[in-house]
Amino acid sequence: MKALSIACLSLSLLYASLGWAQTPKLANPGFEESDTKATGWRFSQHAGVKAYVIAVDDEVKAEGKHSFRMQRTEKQVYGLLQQMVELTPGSAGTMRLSAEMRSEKVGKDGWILVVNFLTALGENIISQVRAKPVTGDSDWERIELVAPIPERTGKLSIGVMLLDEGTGWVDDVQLKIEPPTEEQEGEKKKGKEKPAQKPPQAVLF
Ligand SMILES: [Ca+2]
Repeated sequence: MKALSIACLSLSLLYASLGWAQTPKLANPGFEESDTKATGWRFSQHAGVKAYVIAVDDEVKAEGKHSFRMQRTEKQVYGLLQQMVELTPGSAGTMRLSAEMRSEKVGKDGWILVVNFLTALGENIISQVRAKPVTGDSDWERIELVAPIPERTGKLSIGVMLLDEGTGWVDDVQLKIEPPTEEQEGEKKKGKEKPAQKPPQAVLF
């Protein structure tokens, strides 16, 4: 039993050092688990008038049998579908989130892939990154959001937001945590982590 535990521990350390163990598994990433509910995901919207129709869509999809659809029916600030993802403690490196996204008649503020970096305790937001908005009538396209993981991050809230009129679809969400690059390791050793760099397609605010 002890030998087995040591073997498991060695394996986890090996995986951790290679960065493999740091990529958590997403719940229901392709919306295939249910015909009617986006299990594993949570929908919320800005306070006030209920302005969104959400559904698991079995007619329009990029992968498998279903996608997820969000339609704004009245003026409102945002609708958000998200799930919380716990990272391996001490995770560092780069977060790479991507999803197939599609839109119909979406206004300029768009249908957007978004990630909040949160502390493990209290779930305070450290920072937020957004991909470029999908707008107008757009066929399925894989949208990618890449950002360095800020120090103290314990959880990610990953999601899609509709910030304007229209209808957005999302499917086949994929998350990858890449181990720190030599440059990121070097900066950490110096004890002065560089401020989060803005990838070209992401906006920090
Ligand atoms: Ca699917």
